[in-house]
Amino acid sequence: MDLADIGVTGLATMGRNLARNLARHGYSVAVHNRTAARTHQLVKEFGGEGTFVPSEELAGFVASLKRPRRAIIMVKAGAGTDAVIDQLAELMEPGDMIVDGGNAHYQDTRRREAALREKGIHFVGTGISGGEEGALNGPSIMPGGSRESWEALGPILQDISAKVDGVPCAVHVGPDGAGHFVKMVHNGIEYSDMQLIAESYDLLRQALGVSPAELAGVFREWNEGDLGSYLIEITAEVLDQVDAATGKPFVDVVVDQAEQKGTGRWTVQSALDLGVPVTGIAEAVFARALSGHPEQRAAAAALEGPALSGVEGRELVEDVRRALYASKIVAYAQGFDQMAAASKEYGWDLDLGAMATIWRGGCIIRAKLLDRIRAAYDADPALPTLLADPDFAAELNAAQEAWRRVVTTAVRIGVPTPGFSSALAYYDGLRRDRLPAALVQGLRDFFGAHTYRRVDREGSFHTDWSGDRAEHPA
Ligand code: NBP
Repeated sequence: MDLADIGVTGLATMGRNLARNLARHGYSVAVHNRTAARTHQLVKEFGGEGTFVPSEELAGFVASLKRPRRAIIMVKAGAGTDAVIDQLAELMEPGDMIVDGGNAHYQDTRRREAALREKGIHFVGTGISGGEEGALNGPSIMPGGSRESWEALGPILQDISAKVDGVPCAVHVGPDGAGHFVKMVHNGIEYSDMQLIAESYDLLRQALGVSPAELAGVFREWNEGDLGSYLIEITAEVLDQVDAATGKPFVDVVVDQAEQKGTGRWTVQSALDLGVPVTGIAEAVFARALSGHPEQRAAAAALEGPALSGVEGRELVEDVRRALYASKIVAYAQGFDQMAAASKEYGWDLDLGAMATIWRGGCIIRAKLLDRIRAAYDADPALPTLLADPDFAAELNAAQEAWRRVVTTAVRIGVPTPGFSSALAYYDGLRRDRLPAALVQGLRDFFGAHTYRRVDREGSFHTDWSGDRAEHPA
């Protein structure tokens, strides 16, 4: 029997499309699914697209792979992944590779990698973004794991990934959980992108009284400029959609409670542990949570808003465009800070510019802005914050007055814009010469003797607040 180059186990939407993508690129692909019907269905429907080697049992699947074996798991993240890994590990040999392409938590990936390393098996936690379309036609691929495994897998993954200007959207991200971490932050940024887009739509619609269809035109125009991105492009599509049953705009017949699968929440949880303020992502997660409490929203209906409900003039459209772009820069800067912090914490040595490169195609946040981020890290790999890059700083400086007008207008007419507002607060916080954190330190010292540092001397100090209020070195 001819052995397969690579295998995929878990043939639901993602796994099936990834297997087809591999086959279409000329690789022979071993395929397996817990429920064999999916395996047979794949071969029946798409067998003509390339060489598939189907197996009903996992043992047969492993036996059908060339050595060292390369097996991709595409099953529902969680207990299922552990179950499949355990079964595969029993059947595999040192030097073989298990790739988890599911949306695993990076700490699970670190745990799994360490356990399999003991057995000499390479575990490659791999973020894959782009949904079912991306899996089939070219996703953005973020593999973690050993350098050795990248040498065996990299060419294949780059082959099937999206390409932008001929550059594959797949690089070796770093060891153990690095790939899944970067995918998690990608998803977190995706949350904030969507929140900012939603706020732009909401504010313009409420303030100017324009229709979703008119706003579709605005987003279409924006997509031609600096904001150009997949999410802006599909916003125009969704806003243009008319509900066939009622003739109403599609957005007006959808229940306004945003759901989440959890990667945004993971991003914020990790950011809290790392001490990185990812306010853009956090506000997006919380805005979804607020939307999902209809009972509280109904109970709050008695709360009053301002008398003013709209504004005159179309200047707001350009202001919102600028505020959206500025807030987006902040959200991306925060996400990149989080990756930098994790890189330091876990010794991953992440190349931040490369992360911007692999997000340019295949994935959901693909945006023109990423080219600019790449350029900023090329110019200064040790950039303390993207906001300090001279080009971004110039753009933020040019946008900040419009940004303030947008937030002010939103407050005046009572439209919530947590994304815009918190991004602006972050911007103002970073650029401040002195922050009120000094007072916070004073309070901490007062009630808890937590000590403080002085601006004019080295060392830590404590003031005897309950006694003579004299200062002593701590
Ligand atoms: P699902 O997440 O819906 O998972 C279904 C697959 O998992 C089926 O093949 C199922 O087998 C298998 N499975 C389960 Br459930 N429990 C199992 C177990 N204990 N042992 C073996 N197999 C088990 O599939 P998907 O939407 O294709 O996503 C696959 C992975 O890719 C997930 O981790 C997902 O988070 C990730 N991902 C999805 C997207 C997306 O856009 N959908 C994007 C990026 C990443 P069965 O057929 O026998 O039930």
